Amino acid sequence: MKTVVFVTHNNGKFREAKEKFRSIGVELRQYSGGYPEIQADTLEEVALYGVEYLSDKLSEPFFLEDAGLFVDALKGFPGVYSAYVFRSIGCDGILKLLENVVDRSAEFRSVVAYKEPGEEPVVFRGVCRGEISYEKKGSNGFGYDPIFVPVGSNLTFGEMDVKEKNSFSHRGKSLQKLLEYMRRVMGKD
Ligand code: ITT
Repeated sequence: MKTVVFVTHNNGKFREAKEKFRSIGVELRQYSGGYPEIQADTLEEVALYGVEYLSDKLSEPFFLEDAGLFVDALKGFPGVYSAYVFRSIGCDGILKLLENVVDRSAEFRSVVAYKEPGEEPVVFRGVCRGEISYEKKGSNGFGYDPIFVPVGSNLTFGEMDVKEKNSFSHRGKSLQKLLEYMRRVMGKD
């Protein structure tokens, strides 16, 4: 069976990817060794730097993913700073910044960069529009999940199981593109 490595220290992300990969008979392995997350203007730059850094360290096909929450009323903040902002002020801090703000619209973005040995990396993107809730709800998932309600649902990601979150989420979409690429280009059915 073909093995693909997902480079992430985030177990929540890995659970979501595992659920997606289940359907195509590829074994997904987590590698938590990490890579330097540079401070850059775009998720793409962060992801591609990570791929470059890892390409001579891993012998199997691998991918990594950089994601972020972009809040319209905050002009896209926390965006590429999402990890730092989550560690410092968390969901409560975002709710505080949006106190008395009526426009709650926001989006999650995901950039997946996949690399086969000896090949150029390929990038897949996924976006999920939604709204920031007025309070935290649900204890599933990770990160900003308890405060994000995707368009098409009344539940936060924190109130959804993995399968339901994948059906709406930025990562569900970018990984779906990766799976279609693997099926199409490499015949990995
Ligand atoms: P990696 O090891 O894969 O980099 P990470 O947790 O550092 O894991 P990111 O840099 O991609 O992941 O994520 C930036 C921040 O955005 C981080 O605090 C995440 O918790 C949060 N985040 C990313 N995707 C999310 C999602 O689907 N739901 C909620 N929060 C998310």
